[in-house]
Amino acid sequence: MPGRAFITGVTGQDGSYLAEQLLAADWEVWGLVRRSSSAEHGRVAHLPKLVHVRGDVTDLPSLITALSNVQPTHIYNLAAQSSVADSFVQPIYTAQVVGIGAANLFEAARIACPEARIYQASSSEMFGASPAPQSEHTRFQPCSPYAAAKVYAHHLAVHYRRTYGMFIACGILFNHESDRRGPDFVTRHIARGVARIHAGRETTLPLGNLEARRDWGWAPDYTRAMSGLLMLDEPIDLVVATGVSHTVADFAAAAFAVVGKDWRSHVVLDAARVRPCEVPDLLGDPTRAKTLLGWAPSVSFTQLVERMVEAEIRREGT
Ligand code: NDP
Ligand code: GDR
Repeated sequence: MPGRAFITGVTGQDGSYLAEQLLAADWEVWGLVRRSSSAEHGRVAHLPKLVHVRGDVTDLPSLITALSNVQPTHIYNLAAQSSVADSFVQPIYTAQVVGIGAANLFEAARIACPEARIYQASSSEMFGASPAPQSEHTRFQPCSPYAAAKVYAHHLAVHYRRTYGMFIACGILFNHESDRRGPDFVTRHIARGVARIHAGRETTLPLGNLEARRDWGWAPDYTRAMSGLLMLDEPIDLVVATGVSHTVADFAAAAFAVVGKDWRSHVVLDAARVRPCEVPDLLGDPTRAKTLLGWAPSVSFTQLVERMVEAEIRREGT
């Protein structure tokens, strides 16, 4: 039965797809939106039924007020400073949003709506240096301030689950992409670069570590897994991934191939894009997600790359 959902991070890639899917299934959807002098909220501008609630996950009173007023049945905590690269530059801010932000959300829910089911956006980055493949049993070895903050939030979710009996489920999601991805992430950066080179507006594409492996999937598949996780009888931790990984170089090669170009003629190494500490190899084992949710990815790696490049070509107007 549809209920009332509250989403933090609703203006981001995942929040926008999740809101869309829940509204299409007749849920009432409320989204936390923070104040900005220039916000246009482009990813959710097409969703008139989405109710915007002013607040910030670093501001506990705003969360208590929002949850007291909305009284959601389901809460999705997606808000984050989600860039791993930027977390090296802003480690304290990242900890405040990703770590303390989650603590604020759990505490606000404990006070205002303790019966609500909560989804916590955990991340494959938490596995860090642990060798592939990674599953629910793999040790966390975070390699960035972002990952360390996500590990804190994850452990806190488990603590609230065990100590207060709250329904808090953690989706440990591997990289998922779309044409709504932020422009700084490598897939969108590559897709956009290819489209600009195709249009004759650029000649080169700067990249950092080409050898890093990631398990890339299609974002709307992953937001479906989020709502599925809150429909289970018990709150659990669950890995969601395709089970297939590729290098950054593979992604670049596939993206340039969409416009009939050889990536080696355009990619240039930019040392400033290489991270102080890198996660070399993320490959998820989605067995449990398949068993418990019947979840499977609907888009292949090649289709994902094509969709992203074609979307950027449309944006470039060529
Ligand atoms: P985005 O970066 O696209 O979106 C982040 C969202 O968080 C935006 O809506 C942003 O708002 C909001 N936000 C940031 N700071 C605050 C704050 N202080 N208070 C309230 N809201 C805030 O991330 P994604 O959609 O890609 O990811 C969603 C979640 O899933 C994140 O927690 C991310 O760390 C996690 N995750 C993502 C994966 C992926 O591959 N995409 C994989 C695993 C985990 P604004 O628009 O105002 O900036
Ligand atoms: P990631 O995504 O760090 O995995 O975090 P990102 O796309 O930023 O990096 C993926 C890999 O590509 C390498 N890389 C580059 N990355 C960027 N951004 N720009 C470049 O020019 C570049 N060149 C090479 C990186 O070093 C890295 O190895 C994402 C975020 O969505 C997190 O919030 C989420 O938790 C994880 O995915 C799972």
